Amino acid sequence: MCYLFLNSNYKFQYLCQISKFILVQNLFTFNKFLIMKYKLLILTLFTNLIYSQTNHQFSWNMSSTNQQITIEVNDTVTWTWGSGTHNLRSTGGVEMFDSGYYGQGYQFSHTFTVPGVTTYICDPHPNSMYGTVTVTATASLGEQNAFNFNIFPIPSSDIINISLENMGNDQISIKVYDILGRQNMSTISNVIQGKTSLNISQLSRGIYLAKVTSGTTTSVKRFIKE
Ligand SMILES: [Cu+2]
Repeated sequence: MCYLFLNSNYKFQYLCQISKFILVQNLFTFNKFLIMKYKLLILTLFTNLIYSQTNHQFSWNMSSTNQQITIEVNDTVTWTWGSGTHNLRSTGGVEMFDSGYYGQGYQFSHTFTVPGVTTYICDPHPNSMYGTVTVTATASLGEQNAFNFNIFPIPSSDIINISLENMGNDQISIKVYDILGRQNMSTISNVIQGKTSLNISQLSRGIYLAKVTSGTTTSVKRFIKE
């Protein structure tokens, strides 16, 4: 296992497990602030990894047979035309697009805003140029955020604590979805003085969404099972 750090010359550096402890210890006695800087950097990289809206680049030519593209909601896919004249048209699923016909070097982009699967083809070459875009849900699961709540710690391996602002004692429903939008858990939980918890030890490692419903209002937050 390797870690990404900034070295003392402010250059990125990969450190592997063997040298990690020696180096971290040296740095700690050397400069505590530097350690904090590294932690912040790692946290930033990790956060960007999870929350960023990504542009995915693919080629679109006679070898683009059965392209399988998996992205998150609000990600953009850009296809770049190879030689020949092609179009790129959705044929089914949740989103619709049609690039029109273009030659080599043309770029077509589409931003996917709906979770689900969309199929597409090139009309003149339907047997060699076709594919599927699978769009996974993120915290936008319905974009419902009627009230604020927090999950901690993130990541967690067994218990997550849920604190709900402006809620005393109440009963809430908690549903847990994976990033493909599949429901993994469903439970009713008693909130006492704005706090409750959930055992997530049965989940496999990954990114999940917790959908909390109180009465008729719902909010969604992301967490990571370690
Ligand atoms: Cu084509």
